Amino acid sequence: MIPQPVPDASTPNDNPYMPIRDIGASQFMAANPTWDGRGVTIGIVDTGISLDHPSLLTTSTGERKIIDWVTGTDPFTENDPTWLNMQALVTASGGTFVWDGVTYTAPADKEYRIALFVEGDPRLGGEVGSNVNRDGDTTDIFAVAVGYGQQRRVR
Ligand SMILES: [Ca+2]
Ligand SMILES: [Ca+2]
Repeated sequence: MIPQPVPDASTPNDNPYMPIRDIGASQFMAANPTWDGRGVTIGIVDTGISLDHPSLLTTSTGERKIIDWVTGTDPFTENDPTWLNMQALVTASGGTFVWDGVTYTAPADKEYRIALFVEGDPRLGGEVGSNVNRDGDTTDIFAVAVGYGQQRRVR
């Protein structure tokens, strides 16, 4: 067996790993280098898209690749425990706030919406299962806080 280099960003389109040469796609792309979808907006129906995946960040012309998304589930009728009721409002002062008897550290002194996410909720399943932090148990409860200001952040 002859060791082969692992494909990476520098791997040419015409390569032994993908059959695009065999179907003429590699030659077509070489003949039409700007026909890569630039200027075209596409709607995709998907679930669980990884918004921070490197291949989904930037187009070939340096623009933001994902420009919008819509969640198709209804938090009131879908019985989905990943939807949290964020009505509770707390205000951090001195870098902390207290909510439901627990003291939390906040990144900034401002208002936060907060709720608890319970990984052991029996309605969870799929790839998440009921061990969200993959520490071997299903007993963890996570405080989810969203602060409003110049940027939104979930901690
Ligand atoms: Ca766990
Ligand atoms: Ca745990």
